[in-house]
This record gives sequence, C-alpha cells and structure tokens, in this order.
Amino acid sequence: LDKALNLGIVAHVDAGKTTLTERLLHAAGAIDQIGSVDEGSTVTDSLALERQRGITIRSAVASFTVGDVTVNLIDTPGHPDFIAEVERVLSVLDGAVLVISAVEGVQAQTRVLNRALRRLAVPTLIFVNKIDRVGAQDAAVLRAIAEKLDAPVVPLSTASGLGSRTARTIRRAGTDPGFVADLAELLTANDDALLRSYVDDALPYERLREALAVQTKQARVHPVYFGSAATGVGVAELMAGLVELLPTAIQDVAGPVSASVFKIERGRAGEKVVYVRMFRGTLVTRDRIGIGDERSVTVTAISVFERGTWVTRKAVAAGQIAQLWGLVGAQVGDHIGDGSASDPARHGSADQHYFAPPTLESVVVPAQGTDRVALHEALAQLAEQDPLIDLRQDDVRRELSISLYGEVQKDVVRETLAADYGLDVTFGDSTTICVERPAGTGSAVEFIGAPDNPFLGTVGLRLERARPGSGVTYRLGVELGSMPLAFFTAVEQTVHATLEQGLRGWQVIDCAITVTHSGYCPITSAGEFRNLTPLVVMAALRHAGTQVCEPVHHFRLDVPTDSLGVVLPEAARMRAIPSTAPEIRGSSAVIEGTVPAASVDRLAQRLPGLTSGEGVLESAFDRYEPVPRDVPSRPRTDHNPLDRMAYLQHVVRRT
Ligand SMILES: Nc1nc2c(ncn2[C@@H]2O[C@H](COP(=O)(O)OP(=O)(O)OP(=O)(O)O)[C@@H](O)[C@H]2O)c(=O)[nH]1
Ligand SMILES: [Mg+2]
Repeated sequence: LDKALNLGIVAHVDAGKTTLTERLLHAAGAIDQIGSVDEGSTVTDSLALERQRGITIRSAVASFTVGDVTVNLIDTPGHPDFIAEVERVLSVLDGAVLVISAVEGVQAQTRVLNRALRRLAVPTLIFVNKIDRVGAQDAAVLRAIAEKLDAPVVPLSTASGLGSRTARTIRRAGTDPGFVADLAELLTANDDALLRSYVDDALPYERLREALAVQTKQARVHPVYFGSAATGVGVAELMAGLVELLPTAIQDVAGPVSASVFKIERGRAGEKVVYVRMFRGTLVTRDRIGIGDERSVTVTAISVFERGTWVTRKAVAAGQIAQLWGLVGAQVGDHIGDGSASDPARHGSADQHYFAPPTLESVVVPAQGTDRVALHEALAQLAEQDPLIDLRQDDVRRELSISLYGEVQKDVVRETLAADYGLDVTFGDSTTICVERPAGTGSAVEFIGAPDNPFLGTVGLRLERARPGSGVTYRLGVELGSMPLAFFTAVEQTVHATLEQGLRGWQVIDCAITVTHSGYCPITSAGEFRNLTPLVVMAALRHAGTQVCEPVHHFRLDVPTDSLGVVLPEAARMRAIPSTAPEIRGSSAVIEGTVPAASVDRLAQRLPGLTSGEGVLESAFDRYEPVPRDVPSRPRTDHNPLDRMAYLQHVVRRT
C-alpha cells in the first residue's frame, strides 16, 4: 500500500520555489537533468510565458517517490498578482514548504502566505534558501521568522560559509546539547507530559524527535532548514524531513470516490483538462461520476505525473493528483463524490477564500477588427481557469471588463489572448474595485395582490450590517415548509445575485439577510420570485444605506534616513497613514502604516526618484475602509431594480 503526501511549495516571488522543485525531483530520481528557471527548462514552469519571463504564473504539479511515499508536489507562483493560484491549491495540501530567501528575508507576501497556512493548520516546513548568495544571513532570518511570522520554529540545520558558492549546511545532531535544549524548550510548551519528563531529566533525544514529528504534523511547530536550491546544499535534509515530519497516510483506495477539483486548464486541442486531488476511492476510465451539479458524467481519460512527465493511466487512486478529461461542466472547487458529511473532499474546498480578492478592474479594449464574440469566448475560458477574473459584460456601454490583482497579471492576460487565441487587445487604465457595506438596518416587503406588485409572490427581507469579512449571510426567518423549496431557492439565489451591485453599483459585503415574509398562490412559479426579489433587496438596502469602502494595504517603507523629508510629504499626498513614527536605524528608516490600494502603484513609481533608487516598498492587502470623499460609483450592468418603474417596464416586457 502506498502512502501519499500532497505538498505545496509556497513563497514570495523569486524565493527559489521552482529551482527547489527541480532539485527535489532530481534528488528523488524523477528527472535525470536539473533544469534551470533562467534557461526556461524546468518541469513546472512549462508555459511559454513562464519561460520567457522567468516567473511562475500557474501552479503546476509534479510527483516523485521517497521510500514508500508518493509525493505530489505543487509548485506555486510567488508574485502577488497570481495569489489566486495559491488559494485554489491550499485545500488539497497535506503539508507545505514555505521558502524564504536568506537574502531578502521575510517579505510582505511571506506573511500573507503564512497567515493562510496557519489559518488552515497546514503542517509546514520552512526552507531558508539561497545561502550561497552574497548578503545571505542566518540568525537575522531566524529572528525575522520568529518575530514577523510569529511562528514557533526550530532550526534543524545550521549554515556555514554564508554568501559563497561553497556555503554548506550542517545537520544539528542529538548529541548537540544546544539543539536538545532548543527542541525541549519548543516542544514542552505544547505537551505537559513531555514537560514533566524534561523536568525529571528523563527526556531522551528519541522522544523529542518523535514529539517534533507529532507537533509538526499538527502544524504547531515548524522545523527550519537552511540550503541552496542553486547548489543543492541542504536539499537532502529537507527531503528526509518531508517524509519524517509531514503527515503521510495510507490511503483508503477501496471506499466510494471522493475528490476535489483545484485547477482547470485547456489541453492541446482546446479541450478541458481538470485537475483533481483524490481523497478516497479509485477512479477508472469510463467511470460515471457525479460532479458539481451534474449527476453522471463519464471520465474519458486519466493522466498522472510519473518520472518527470504526465502519462495516461487506466485508473487513479486515493492520495494522488490526476488530470481528468471529459468533465466539460467542471468548475474549480467542485466536489466529486456523494457529497455526504463523511466525504473527505467536502472538508476543504478550492473555492473558499483565504486571501484578499482582486482589487483592480480594467476594461478590455479589442483592437480594430477583433472578433468580439471570440474575445468574449476566450475571456470566459480564462475566467473558467481563474474564476476571480470575474468577467463582467456591460451591455449598455458594450464593454467587457475583468478583475485583476495587478499590472503583471494584465500583461499575462493580454499575451495569453494574443498567443493562444490570436486576439489583439489593450486594457483601459486599472481602477480600484470598491465594495459597499450596509450602513445600518433596512427592511422591505412586497405582498402578493398589492396593486403595485405585478408578481404572484410575497417576499419580505431584513438586511443588517455584519462583521467585516463575513461576506453575505442568508437566513430564513419564516418556516421552511411555508413555500415549495424551489421558491426559496429562487429567492436565495436572487438575493445573492442582486447584492453583486449595491446602491452605487459595487458588490455588497458584510451583510446579513433574513427572510421575514413569504407567500405564493397556486399558479406562482419560481420566476415570479426571481423578478420580485431584486425590488425587495434594493428597497431594504436603500433603507439601510451603504458605505462605499476601498481596499487599503498595509505598507512597509524602508528608505534612507536623509530622504524622509521628501518621502513623508509625498506619502501623505497619496493618503498613506503611518501607524508609528519612523523607526531610524542608522542611515535607513522604516515607516509602516496603511495606504489605499489605489495609491500603491504610484507610490512605488515615485519612490526611486525620491530615494536615489534605494527605497523599498512592501505592501499587501489589509482591509476595506470607507472612502473619505469623492465616493465612486460603478455603472450598473443589471436592470437597475433601484428604479422601480424602469425595472418593471423591462421585466414585464420580457415576461
Ligand atoms: N544564488 C542562488 N540563486 C537561486 C537559488 N534558488 C533560486 N535562485 C535563482 O533565483 C531566481 C528565482 O528562482 P525561481 O526558482 O524561479 O524562484 P520562484 O520562487 O519559483 O519564483 P516565482 O515562481 O516566480 O515566484 C532564479 O534566477 C534562480 O536561478 C539559490 O539557492 N541560490
Ligand atoms: Mg516559480
């Protein structure tokens, strides 16, 4: 029986994830030659665009075996513009390696990733990479990990010759009293029995090592390794750590199939290729399965990663990752299986959000003569691979727009449209995506038979402000038995769809909705509820009022002290608010605080001029904050249920 480990490699951009992946594949014997990111010859950066740019854009899977463990490694992109790629794989991981560059240290993106890993309790090893590069540090990086990541860590190796090609690592051994003391201090904090043995001086190294494995698998402590993916130093220790310290379980290959879709791409012929992580059972070609809303779909082909490449197989079993063909309706986040509470794939879902949503949007402008229908189709395909692109069609202005994380993603979408679809586009300027939060509580009700209600239904709703980060929550305040289920479903779906565009056209978040009234008559259909509900939602929202909020980043500026006099006023002009006085460390000063997402790019562009190229800006999404003035609106793309007359004219004409 095989054991499996689904392992994510995550880090800030350029930390060396893809290079480390090559090293691991090579060390495990899965590939004969070590490819290079700089030459565009790695296994996991396989897209043409990735090879040209030397960065990872999509998550990629590669597998290898260590002893009796099959490791399915997922190499993720580190650039913040592609954070959605990381999000989608988080729920299928058994463990992770968080890579930190020994030169750049803990970055804003490292913190973002670490927070998500901690929230999901993913067992994580830390690999401090690039010890061969000039400027590499060890103690400072360990301190930054303890402070900035607030992570209980213990180094399992030390580095020597830092900053040169001859840098080496030394495994810390059980005969080293300092190492034993470090382990004991870390591990006894979580384990009283261990603490008692320690106090009684009866804690042999073997027991500490076992406790280290237990607590690492519980994601309570994080072993740290030093190394260099470039020279290969330290990779063997990490490899041993993967199977010793991360959870590898014997898989239930006989039970009913349970799997989860975490990635979709297009194959050579444009066909849909669906990546699944098998949690239970065995799937065989020609099997009919239930996926998402579809009851019975045939799997036409299966492919798994073996010895450096994808190969066609008749079957795939629990613990593995596979590419499946034939699942034309599949979406990222779909479950395969019976969907019951015992279904392991139900416990984490690839459509859950652990990171901030995209905060920019941009109109896609087709070049003269570009086929608009083909463009819509191509963007819809890209949105299928990356649902957060959130393709928006504005029929009034005949415009298509998409949501984005940043300018690099914009370039990638443009180049993908050109290379894969032969479509030539440019983008309008990026604008910030705001949200609306209810300002208070509002209620509204429409009764069946009332003179101004042309629909055969009663709907009453109460809408309240809810905790930040709670999204939209929906609850019935009437008996479920009071109406056919299909009517309730229609109301619920329409509530969510209507709240996509609030009073000023932005998505409404942090909002709790309660159904207060419901009613129907013998000839009512679900369509009546779909038409009526938008009016009720908007009336309740108008009573509650909304507050337009913009995305705000946390920033950290590291600038020469003598440039503070020009940097601070400029930052203030861009509405940056320092949270503390600048921290002066000799010739450099550090300022932390918040800044509207809308200003981040401009600030980054101004910085080199203000600091003779020495300033460094790190930033990451922090929260939504009310827009202080010049509150922006977004043009509506629905039938404007805020304007009752116009809405009714449109809807009644249609029905
Ligand atoms: N000196 C040195 N360079 C390294 C090391 N690891 C990676 N690099 C280099 O750092 C650059 C980035 O490496 P990648 O492996 O692409 O980093 P990544 O984390 O996959 O980057 P993204 O996927 O784009 O986030 C490349 O030029 C590598 O050759 C290392 O240990 N030492
Ligand atoms: Mg990479």
